[in-house]
Amino acid sequence: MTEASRQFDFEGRIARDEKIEPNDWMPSRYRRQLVRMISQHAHSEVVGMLPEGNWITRAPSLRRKISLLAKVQDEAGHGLYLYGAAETLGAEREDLINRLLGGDARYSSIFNYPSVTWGDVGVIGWLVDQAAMVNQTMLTKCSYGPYARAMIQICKEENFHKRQGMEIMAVLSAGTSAQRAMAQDALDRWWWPTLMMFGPPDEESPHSSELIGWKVKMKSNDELRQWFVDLAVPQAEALDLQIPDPELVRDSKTGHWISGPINWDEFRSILEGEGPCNRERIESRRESHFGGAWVREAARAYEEKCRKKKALERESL
Ligand code: FAQ
Repeated sequence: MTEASRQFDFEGRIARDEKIEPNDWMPSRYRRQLVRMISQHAHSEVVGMLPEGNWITRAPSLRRKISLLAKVQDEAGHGLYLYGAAETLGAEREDLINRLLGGDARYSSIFNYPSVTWGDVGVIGWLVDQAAMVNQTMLTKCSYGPYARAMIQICKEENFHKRQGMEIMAVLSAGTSAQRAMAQDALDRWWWPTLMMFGPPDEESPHSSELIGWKVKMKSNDELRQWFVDLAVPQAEALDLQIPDPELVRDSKTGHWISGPINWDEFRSILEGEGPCNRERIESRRESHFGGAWVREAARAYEEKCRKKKALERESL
């Protein structure tokens, strides 16, 4: 087959909603775009453990500690699925991780904000996991098979994360005046950064049209952001909390909640590495990675030992 006919065949498969699998032919740019997006997503899951991990030793009860531990551990698992999905495209996990540790790789802007109270743990589960789920629910239908399948499992777990966050918020908002204030303060600080998670506005998103054309992204950044706002506003009302947006208004014709302007300068400064916790996050990842070298070494030695044992067993048969 010529390059042109392969390309034609590939476009036809995308149009028919067929999944593209690792051994199938794909344009090199489709592969590069997927590695970029999946690796950024994997890094987000791993760096995303840090703000909540900060509260594991300070969770207010054993029950809270157990569910927070389980949640943070799930995020590590999501990172593993996603690095695995990137590897099916020929990427080397070590290279991807080295780029993150070197400060050259992107991960979600949201994880560069500090988690300063227990209310932040509630709001991360409620809003950040919900935003991730809105985005990832669409990705379960994306054209690349391993990514779509990873998203199905991840969304099931994110749903539990969202519920544990909402439950924390429900308890705080129905609690003492100090607890209510803590819940409101957390919402005030995390609302706008959560809206930024969906990426720049459509007209400033360089990758969207290509990715939507290939059915990697199924909806645009602004469409997903709107979907999230429409979900979150009634939830905040049910929690009796105020969304910190004086311009938020419901469009009576469409039923959509329309937000006021987002501070994109803040978003850009985070992408340039100047957010409140950018340096701290990378430093923390570096410490864990280099401090954990002995674990990787031990795991490799054990794997080698098992391989030799199996070879000996085969020889003795
Ligand atoms: N933060 O043209 P676009 C989670 C970059 S998982 C940082 O719109 P695209 C779970 C973008 O990379 C959260 N950078 O790009 C959890 C690009 O840079 P580049 C992560 C951002 O790819 C919960 C440039 O701006 N989810 O939270 C951000 O079409 C709780 C131009 O942007 C995913 O990764 C941002 N927010 O759309 C864990 C989902 N937005 O590469 C722990 C998969 C944009 O040219 C606790 N990814 N950029 O240098 C996606 O859906 C897409 O990649 C978007 C960006 C929507 C993130």
